[in-house]
Amino acid sequence: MCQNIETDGKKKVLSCIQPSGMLTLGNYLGALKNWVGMQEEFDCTYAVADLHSITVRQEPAKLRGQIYSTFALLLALGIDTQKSTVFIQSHVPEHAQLSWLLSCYTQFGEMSRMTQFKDKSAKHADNVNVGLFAYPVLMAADILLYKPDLVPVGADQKQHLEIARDIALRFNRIYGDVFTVPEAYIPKTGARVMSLQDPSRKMSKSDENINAWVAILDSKDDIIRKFKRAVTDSDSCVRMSDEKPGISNLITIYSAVTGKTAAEVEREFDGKGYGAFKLAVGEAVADELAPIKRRYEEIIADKKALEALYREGAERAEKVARKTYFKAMKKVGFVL
Ligand code: ATP
Ligand code: LTN
Repeated sequence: MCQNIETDGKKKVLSCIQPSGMLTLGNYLGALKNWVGMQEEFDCTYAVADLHSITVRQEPAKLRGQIYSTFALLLALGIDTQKSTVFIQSHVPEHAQLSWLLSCYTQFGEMSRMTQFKDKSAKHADNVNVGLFAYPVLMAADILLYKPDLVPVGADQKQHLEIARDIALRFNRIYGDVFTVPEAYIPKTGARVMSLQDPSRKMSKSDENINAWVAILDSKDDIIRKFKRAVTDSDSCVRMSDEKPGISNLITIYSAVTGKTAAEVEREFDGKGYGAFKLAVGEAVADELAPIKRRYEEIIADKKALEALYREGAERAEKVARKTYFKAMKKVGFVL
């Protein structure tokens, strides 16, 4: 049986994350840390978007492991199943079902303009599948099923959210008030974390150079080593500047984990050189991530308890999803 979550009067939030590899410090500071913080103020629904991840070829055993570990990591980060609904996307069949319905209200031309589709089809030229093309429609279904007011997303997902809004408006114009048209929520503290090896690119878990990114589950030694090796400039002044993208990135990271402003960080390391600064950033990040890693190890070790939680989450999510899905089907004219 599902427990009821206290939702009275709270605005609704929905977001998902793909289980497409090790989650990074970028995912944490740019997205997941905010998910945790939003639970008090909002009625939150969070999902592991496993259906999205097969738009690129996945190895079955590895994918299965990543789905488990992403779900466990959300809990370890502090997503609380007593406060929020947390589930695995493929466990709620209405996502795929609504996606088909919505795809008939989405134009080929709109999808062709998506920059992520253009980028990913260039990167995986041997597998430009229809799923990759239709990915934003599935994302629209994820969102519209739960009628959220707000969808926290990084800048890279704004275009997809716009499409979800367009589809909702179009459907509502034909059939009346079926979907809520959500707003993007760009969190105040949504740091954009850049690669430690090439600070002109964003830190990405699909980067082949493992020194370019820090995983949330990296060991303290690995974290410190990666920060020591971070690419900076030949100057030695810790200062935020467009000409110093490597150091600016480290300042952003240090600020995000310590809560200090960039000016305070500059003052703290005035005259101390890059070596001391890089070590301090590495230690601050490792200290922030250590308790998460500890909780993760406990959670992932108990598969039974984990299963109970994702089953309960899916049950709770489906109650909401089913209502919206059937309403849309009925409006279109299906026999229910
Ligand atoms: P990939 O690199 O494999 O395409 P990704 O690491 O960009 O994936 P996503 O699953 O696309 O991760 O992103 C999940 C969330 O994390 C999104 O909201 C995205 O904006 C955010 N995010 C990802 N990388 C960063 C980053 N380097 N800095 C800030 N936010 C990030
Ligand atoms: N496409 C997103 C993940 C995602 C999502 C969603 C985000 C899938 N469905 C619904 C917000 C709402 C990504 O790759 N970051």
